[in-house]
Amino acid sequence: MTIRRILTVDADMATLKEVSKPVEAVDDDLRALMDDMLETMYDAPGIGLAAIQVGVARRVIVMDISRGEDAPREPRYFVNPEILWASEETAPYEEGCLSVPDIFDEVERPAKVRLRYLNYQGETIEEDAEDLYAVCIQHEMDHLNGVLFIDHLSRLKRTRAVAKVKKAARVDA
Ligand code: K1U
Ligand code: ZN
Repeated sequence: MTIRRILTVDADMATLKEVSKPVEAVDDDLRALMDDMLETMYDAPGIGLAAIQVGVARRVIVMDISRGEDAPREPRYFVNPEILWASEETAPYEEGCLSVPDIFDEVERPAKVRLRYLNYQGETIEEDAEDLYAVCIQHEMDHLNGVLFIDHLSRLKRTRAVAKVKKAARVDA
């Protein structure tokens, strides 16, 4: 397994804005990508990762929202995910993003969603998501469409966020 570089908005905005293409088959090559993505996410650390964040424009997401360092790992894999239904009720959550490091802000999204996706074995799953699961899957599915959580903020906040990430990248270089 390989830990891959996570693309960030200071240097890789054009790639992060790409719309990812559907996966045609859940095969060993795709599972190798998902294994790399999961290790990359745990290493970051984060609770979710979309393939475009490692430069692969395919509709693939990994996630682990189990809490605490000592909690057993509960990895989830989503291939070609779709939202079948979203609640009218919304909920706010202070979101972050590994591609927008050290920026956190509140985003309002549907509180519950019903999903359909293919899992690691290529089986079709339909299930409901709420709480952090609903927040994270919507955030990650936005990535598949080239949308970042800062795109849900005001233009002023978005501009400031990107400028802050660029400034930090210059200092770190
Ligand atoms: O970049 C990403 O898409 C991953 C992102 C997912 C996410 C976080 C919060 C709300 C919605 C989606 C992250 O994982 S940011 C890092 C983070 O939240 C975290 C890191 C370590 C421990 C716990 C949380
Ligand atoms: Zn993100």
